Amino acid sequence: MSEVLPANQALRAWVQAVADHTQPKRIHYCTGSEAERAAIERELVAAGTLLALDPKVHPGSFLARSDPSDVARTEHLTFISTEHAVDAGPNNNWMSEADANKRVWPLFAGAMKGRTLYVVPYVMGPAGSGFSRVGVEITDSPYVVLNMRIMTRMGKVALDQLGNSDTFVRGLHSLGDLSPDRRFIVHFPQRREIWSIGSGYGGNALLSKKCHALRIASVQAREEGWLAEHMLILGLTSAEGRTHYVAAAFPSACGKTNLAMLVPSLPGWKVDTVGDDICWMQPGADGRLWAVNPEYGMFGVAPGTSLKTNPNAMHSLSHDVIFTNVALREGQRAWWEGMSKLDDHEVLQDWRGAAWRPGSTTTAAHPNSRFTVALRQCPSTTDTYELSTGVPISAIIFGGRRSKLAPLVYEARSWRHGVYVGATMVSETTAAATGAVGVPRNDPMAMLPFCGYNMGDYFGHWLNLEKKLTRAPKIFHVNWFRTGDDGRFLWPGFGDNVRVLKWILERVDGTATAQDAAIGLVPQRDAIDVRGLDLSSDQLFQLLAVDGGAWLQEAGRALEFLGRFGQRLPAALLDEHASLVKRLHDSLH
Ligand code: SAT
Ligand code: MN
Repeated sequence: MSEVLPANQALRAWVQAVADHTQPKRIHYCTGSEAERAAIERELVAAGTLLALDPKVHPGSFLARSDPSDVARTEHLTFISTEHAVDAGPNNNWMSEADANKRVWPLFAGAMKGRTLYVVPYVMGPAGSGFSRVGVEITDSPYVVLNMRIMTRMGKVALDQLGNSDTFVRGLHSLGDLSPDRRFIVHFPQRREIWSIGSGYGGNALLSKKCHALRIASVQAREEGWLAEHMLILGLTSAEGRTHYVAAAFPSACGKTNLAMLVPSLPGWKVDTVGDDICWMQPGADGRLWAVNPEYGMFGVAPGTSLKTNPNAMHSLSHDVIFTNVALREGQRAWWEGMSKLDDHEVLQDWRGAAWRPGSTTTAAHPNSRFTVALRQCPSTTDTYELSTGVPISAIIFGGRRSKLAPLVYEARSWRHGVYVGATMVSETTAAATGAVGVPRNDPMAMLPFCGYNMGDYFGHWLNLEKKLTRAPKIFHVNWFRTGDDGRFLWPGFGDNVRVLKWILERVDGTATAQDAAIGLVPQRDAIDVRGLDLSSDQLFQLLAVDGGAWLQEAGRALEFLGRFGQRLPAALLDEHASLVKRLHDSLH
């Protein structure tokens, strides 16, 4: 790998300062070239860090196994460092700058001894777009470099966009000793800097993703009047040829990737995948909200992905993929729960590399195992995600994983009510973060782990944005996960979710009817297109039912949650809350 030193003085000075402290064996400035990728892959295969998969079944693809204690984001080890704790808010762990210097910075001392320090410049957003921002990650993990090369526009393109500017997000990452006892992910929003040590996994280590594109960017977005959101973006074209773009927020591992690339079950409908995880939005001169996907690839959850549930994802995975913590079938083939049937007597290697047999009490793939793949490999992308103007958003969708209570879909009455709906979102926890799974928790706008500042201020920022939007998107809430009395999902989900999107777009166009319920506008039963679906009218009734008494309890819980933001909570949300409670009471009498 030949060394190319960038001209940017600020970058070189920062790299030197980090190298003085971390003492790497050598420094490599990444260009993003094919030769560079191939060289790093060869090195990792030789070291046993990457396993080359069957070149016929998985051309150009590898399996990585992470340390068994390092398989998901660790929210309790993730900090925001601001001068005053109240600016980080009750939604973040706060660490003073002095503490960060005392507890975290010393962990980097000599941490890169014997290792290569990689400098990874990247652009978030289409190169040259007004939405785009440059970041640089310094890392001692070549696995991170390979992932960053897929997830972002990485290397020369970023240095070109940066030029001589000293304005870039600085991300410092070291694997350290991978011990959870010495693991920290600390953000300094004011100086746009991130320190991450002790983890090589996902959102802890690929600093462009949650750390930059959400935690740091959310702070920058508030200062500059835009939004950095945990949302997919998709274009949906109806059978009649009308296209709308929607942005949708769901917590991690709740089906964002599946929805982003759904194959519509309704004839003639088409999906254009723009993004599957992160969305940056700005009010345009035309009073609409415009969005780009700052990323270039997907870091998707593998388990549950199959030709049936998500054919576009499966086709995306036909080559040049990094799989992390999936299982291995004989012949170096990737496998995970829900992917395909296994032979009865087959023996696999589980995600740790141990022998595993079908019927075992453990899972073969880790529940949070992932695939990293370029967006361009997805059959449902066009060149829309490269548009430097972004796409105009017609509808914003909030969604949670709720086995009870929340109906399949409802529409907020106004922007302000929509912000209340987003702010009071609840979802059951998943394997994407360490901790118990299946526990309901408040997750406003699916941003609880990702908002880099006090969420009370964040709600205020959302409310304020309305002033700049003469053609604001309509706001909706969906729930694909409601179960019946037998505990089974009532709604088929996946490709049939287009039926809900259809109602949403018809609401945007003013052609679908809705029923005024206390919680918002709910579709009339015949307003959802269920033709060809095996769904009884009783199931549909249960899916759309609003139980006023249960919602009153829910409202109590919401108020308790909002109360945590104290003085920082905008009064408008309390007004919305009071109106909701009044409507619920009225509906019960
Ligand atoms: O680990 S990541 O944060 O990249 C994925 C997720 O939790 O959404
Ligand atoms: Mn995510």
